[in-house]
Order: sequence, then C-alpha cells, then structure tokens
Amino acid sequence: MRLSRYFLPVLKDNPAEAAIASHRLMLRAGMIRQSAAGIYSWLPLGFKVLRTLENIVHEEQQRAGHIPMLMPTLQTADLWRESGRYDDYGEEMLRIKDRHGRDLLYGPTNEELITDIFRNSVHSYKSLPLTLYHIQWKFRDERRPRFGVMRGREFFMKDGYNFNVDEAGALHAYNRHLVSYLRTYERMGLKAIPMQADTGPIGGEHSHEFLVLADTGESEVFYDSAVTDLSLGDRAVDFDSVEQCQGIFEEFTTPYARTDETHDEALFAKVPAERQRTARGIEVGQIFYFGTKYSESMKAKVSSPEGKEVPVHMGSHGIGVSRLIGALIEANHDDKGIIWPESVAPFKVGIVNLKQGGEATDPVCEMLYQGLQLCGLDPLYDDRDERAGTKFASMDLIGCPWRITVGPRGLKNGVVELTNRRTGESEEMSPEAALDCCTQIFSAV
Ligand code: 5CA
Repeated sequence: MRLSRYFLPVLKDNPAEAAIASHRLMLRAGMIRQSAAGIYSWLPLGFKVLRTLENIVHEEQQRAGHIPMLMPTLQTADLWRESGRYDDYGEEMLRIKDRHGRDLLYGPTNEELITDIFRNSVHSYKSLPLTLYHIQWKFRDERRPRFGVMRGREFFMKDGYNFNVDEAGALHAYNRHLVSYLRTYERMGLKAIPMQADTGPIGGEHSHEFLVLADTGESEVFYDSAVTDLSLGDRAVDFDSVEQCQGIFEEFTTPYARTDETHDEALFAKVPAERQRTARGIEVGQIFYFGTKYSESMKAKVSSPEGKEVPVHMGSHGIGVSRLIGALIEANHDDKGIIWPESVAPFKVGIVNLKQGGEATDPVCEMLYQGLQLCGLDPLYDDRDERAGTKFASMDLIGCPWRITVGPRGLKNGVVELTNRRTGESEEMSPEAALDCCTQIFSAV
C-alpha cells in the first residue's frame, strides 16, 4: 500500500476520552472511530488487523475439527423465552420490535439459536460429535462501556457450540477447545493463561477464562508463577486424541490460576510463597461445559446407541476477537506507539523514502515495494512529501515490525537502513540484502 493513497487519519494529540494505551493508540493510529458509546467504525488499518485475527481464529478452529457457519445478529425473542433466558439476561440485552410488533433481540450470544438449528436437523447419536462455530458481531448493552474495543457494546466474537451424546464426549470437546485456544493465542504472539472461572449467565459447572496479564485488565487474578513458563510451542497435537488433549489440559490447569470470582485463599496459600502472584488480566476468551442445560429446556434430544431419547451434552466457547486487538496493544507498545507481533502486523514492513521525488531514492523504494509485495509481505510505502520526522513518527505509531529507510546519503554508499521496531536496532545493508532479510524473517513466522 502506498501511504499517499491510503486512508490513515492519524491524530497528533492524545484523545482526552482514552484512559488506557490501547484505546489511545487505536484512535491515534486511525484504526477506529467511535460512532456511539461502545460502538465503533473500523477504519482500514483496524479492519485489516481484525481480519487477520479472524483468519487465525478460523484456521485454528478448523485445525481442531470445528465447522464454520454464520448465524444472524438478530434473533427472535421466542427462543430465549423457551430457554428461560429472555428475562434472566436483563438490561444487557438490546430488545427490538419489528413493524409487526414481534420481539427481536440483537444477539449477545447464540446458545438458543444453535440449539434450535440442531434440534430441527439432528436426531441420532450417529450424527455426533459435532462442533459448529461462527464469528459474528454481538451486542451487550454494558452499563459502562469503556477502554475502547476492550469493553464495547457491539463487539466481534467467535462463539462455538459442541454437541455430544454423553458427558465424556463433551469433556473431550472442552479439553480440545482449551488446547486450540492456547494455540490460537500463541500464534498471535500472546500469552493467555487459562484460569478457573465463574460461569455467569451462560451457566454450567466447568469454565475457564483465558487471561492476558496487563495492569489495565479489568479482572483481578491470582496465580502460581509456574503457569507463565508453560507454552504449547510447535508440538504436534492430535485433536482427536482424548489422552493428549486431557494431558495438555492437566499440564496447563494444574498450577493454581483463578480469577477473583473463584479465588480460594486456602488453596492459594499452598503455592510456594515465592511463586504466588496477584495481578490484573484481560479476559480474551472463555470456555464452558453446561451439560444438558439448554438441551433439556429446548428439547434437543437424540436417540442413544441403546435406543433411548437423551438430551445432548453441550458446551460453548468464546473468543473476544475485537477485544484481542486491545489486549495485543496493551501487551505490545511503547511511548511512540504500537509494536505489532509479526504474525498479526497489518503491514509487515514499512518503507520510508527520505527524499520523495529524489533521483536515487525513488527507484530503490519502488524496487523494495515491488519486491516485498511479490514476497507477500504487504509493505506500507510512505511516499508522501513529508519531513523525515513525520514519516518516522507515523511508522512508529502504527507499529510495522520492520522499517527500511531509504535516503540519498546512504545510497551514495549503496546502503539502506533496516530497523527493528521492537528493539530499535538498525543495520545498514544493500537494498537487495534488506529485501532478502525481510523475506527470511517472515518465512519463519
Ligand atoms: N456463549 C459464551 C461462549 S461463546 C459466551 O458468550 N462467553 S463470554 O460471555 O465469555 O464471551 C466470550 C468472550 O467475548 C469473552 O471472553 C470476551 O473476550 C469477549 N467479550 C465479552 N463481552 C465483551 C465486551 N463487552 N466487549 C468486548 N469483548 C467482550
């Protein structure tokens, strides 16, 4: 992308309404604009990151054997009356009447709708197990929307639903989701710790939240520091293996890690004192197993292998895709701007031309721009007629992981400068070597 042709309305000053870094930086870097409290337009740069995260979530869900689909944002109230949640959900639910006076709602989650789809089509255990998911906008009329996309009213969420004939199958689905979520967050360059959690309005007995540690997080968390050393890494996972998924579940959930809602002082006291930690965290996902809660009330039954009619065992699993952008920025920024992890960067490499229109600089920038594009690296070429300081400040603000600076002085010696956004380290090399370097770095991501 040539910056002169892009739409990147950066702000020079800090917006007064933004209390935390991610909100401030998303506004300043021209990623989002508020439309109403807790409701945002996604400008091109923000939308690009949102799509990247959505793709990673899709890939990891399908790797685990889960099936994508799409349900609407609007649902009929009748289904929610059937499950008994129409009244329970309270003021967080946005209720709408259509022209015929029928009650609709903007979905805050989809347990009822998916259960309805399921019960109308599946009648035998032979069609199970099944896990369906979608990534769709949700609306929760939060009393205090704040921190930008972190606590929005309209937000983008992946929600998945598993159907199993018995509890054992549903518990495997629970473990499999935990493993696939660990993979998803690691791929985004984030450490998200599974913590035993309360089930809230979704219900059920088992639940884990995934928390990214950050001072600005809304949840208070208590954990054994040993849990932060764990990583899935590039180990091969067989998502159909009950033993392997159970093993990984135990590995990641045995060290003490709980949110304040489930915190148990007596158990925490058993963690060696030097490893006890209290901190704050951002909840970027949650998984639930709720057995037959919805299938009983909504009569979603299948015939079992023994020929009996049994309610299916279900769980649901959510990832806050739009909130993840806030969490990523909270975990990756400095006072100059965002520092994207390479896997989620909207533009992988920035090219800064220090003399736009220069006889020496322009052809080299063009060569780099074309070359990086051919390698699929989505470069952002700052071809504006601006001062060097302005160009550097924009690149630092939007956080391309690598920057190639092309100036007349360097080119006299045949070199450009390759700079790492995170470390600030720069190296001089020929333009061809810079192109090679970038290609190699990203072939490993
Ligand atoms: N039906 C279940 C699983 S799909 C469910 O709704 N779970 S949830 O309530 O925990 O939401 C899933 C994830 O959505 C949360 O972990 C959080 O990351 C994100 N989320 C929830 N509320 C908001 C909000 N107001 N703004 C941004 N993200 C949110």
